[in-house]
Amino acid sequence: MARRAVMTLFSAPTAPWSHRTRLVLAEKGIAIDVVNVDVGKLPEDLLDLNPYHSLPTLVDRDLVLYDSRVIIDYLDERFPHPPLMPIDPVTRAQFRVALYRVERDWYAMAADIEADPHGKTAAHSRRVLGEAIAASAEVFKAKPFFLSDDFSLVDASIAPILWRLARFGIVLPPQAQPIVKYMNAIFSRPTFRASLTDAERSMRP
Ligand SMILES: N[C@@H](CCC(=O)N[C@@H](CS)C(=O)NCC(=O)O)C(=O)O
Repeated sequence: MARRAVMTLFSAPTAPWSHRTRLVLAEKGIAIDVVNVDVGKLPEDLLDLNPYHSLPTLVDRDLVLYDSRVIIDYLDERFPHPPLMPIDPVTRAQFRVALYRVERDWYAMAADIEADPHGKTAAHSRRVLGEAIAASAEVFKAKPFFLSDDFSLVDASIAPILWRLARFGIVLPPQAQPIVKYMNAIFSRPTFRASLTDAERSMRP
């Protein structure tokens, strides 16, 4: 591929995996060339670079990274300010478990809904995801961010799913009020606004 002056992120304009990567970039104020890519029409150079042909893919000179988790971990280490993971090993491990669960459960159910919104699997995932989010509401009562006074990779991962709730056809019950408050706070951050593509901006009224 042609040499690029800055880092390049190949990003899907409506997908939560790409969105969390763009959000981490915005939180850290990293200058990067974001290339919006149609999932069904990946550019030739991306097909050569990433054996999984997946988005997002980050290219930083000779380094090619894929899988959004690998990318956000790299960005947090390569650009340490502001840090997006806690320092002490026990809290770090707790945050990693939270990331694992959000990816394995929330992102997987979001993918089911996106894949076939009118299918049976989507109906099941819509219900289970809505219940899982409502059940987590207590977690957001005590602190402004996920178990923390500071924004972290967990918040960057949760926010793209919450932003898509209306798109997914999920309505939260009244007991989920703390999470609605959390959503409003996250969505009004200038960094969050900066992370959105035009297509994502139109996902919520
Ligand atoms: N675990 C991956 C999932 C990424 C993913 O599924 N990306 C989709 C776009 S939303 C993709 O690249 N699909 C293209 C394909 O499978 O050919 C990550 O976190 O990056």
